[in-house]
Amino acid sequence: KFHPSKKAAIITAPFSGGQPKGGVELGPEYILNAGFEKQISSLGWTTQVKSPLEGTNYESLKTNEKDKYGVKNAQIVSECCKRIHDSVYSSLEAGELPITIGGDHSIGTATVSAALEHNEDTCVLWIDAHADINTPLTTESGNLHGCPISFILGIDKESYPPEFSWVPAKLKANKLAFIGLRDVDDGEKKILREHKIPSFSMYHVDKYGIGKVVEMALDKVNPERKSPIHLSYDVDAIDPSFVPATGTRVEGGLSLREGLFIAEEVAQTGLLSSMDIVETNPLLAETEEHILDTVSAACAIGRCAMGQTLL
Ligand code: B3U
Ligand code: MN
Ligand code: MN
Repeated sequence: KFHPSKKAAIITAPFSGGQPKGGVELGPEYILNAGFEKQISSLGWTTQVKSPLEGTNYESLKTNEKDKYGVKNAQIVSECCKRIHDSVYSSLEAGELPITIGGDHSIGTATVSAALEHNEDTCVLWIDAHADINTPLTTESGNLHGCPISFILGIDKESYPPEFSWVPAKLKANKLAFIGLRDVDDGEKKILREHKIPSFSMYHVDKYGIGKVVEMALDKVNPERKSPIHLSYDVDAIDPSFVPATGTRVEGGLSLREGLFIAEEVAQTGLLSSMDIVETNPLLAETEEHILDTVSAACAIGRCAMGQTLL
């Protein structure tokens, strides 16, 4: 429905400052070297790669110190997000479907805010083992990849470092749903309850099956199936047996097929308007096979969302 001209932009976000581990900034390079652009163009899309962080050196400025707001690396996360935001926004305005390849999930602040600025009716499916909805007040780690959703919703606004004042908090809690949750902090659970955010954990996936869960999530955030969809896909939603090379492995995740089914089902709606594939960290692999499995899964998520079918 939304992309008759089938123009895609692959936006690289080689950034690790939203969390302490090194290596996630290599995600885009590995995914592109695996042939991702060709895989998407083979599905009938025209593609181009955009690298808004080219020429920057945020990685070298990364620290492990919390600021007085209780978070780490606010300055570089904010600057990097601003660049990615502008790139995603201009792609959307040009009629392209931006696929942002991370990098850690702090860049969700950028991609989702750009999607909502482009079309305020956009709904968000956040596929993740984690809820990434800590605020500077609730985060224990101080890692900003655990906070992007609170910034986009504008929760606990007074607590944000001034670096984030540019972020337009345009998302409404009823336009956001989670799938795959299994490692959620107590403070986050409170926020999910207070804001009544539809949250489908692995319990729900086991109880209802992935088909029903995706349908229920879409019924909540997009009941008439006419809003654009932003799909923010953290590869750690999928079980570490399939996706081992990621920063925060949590056992008991989605099977690879369940993970790909979510992307296939979003493609089926014809409403996908932007997406992220984040948290691939090749340096956390223990074997070559770990890298291959993880990078292959990340590419497959993108292909399925962009319309690859099994038959
Ligand atoms: N909720 C924890 C852990 C976490 C969030 N996202 C990941 N890990 N990948 C935090 O640090 O906010
Ligand atoms: Mn995440
Ligand atoms: Mn995660």
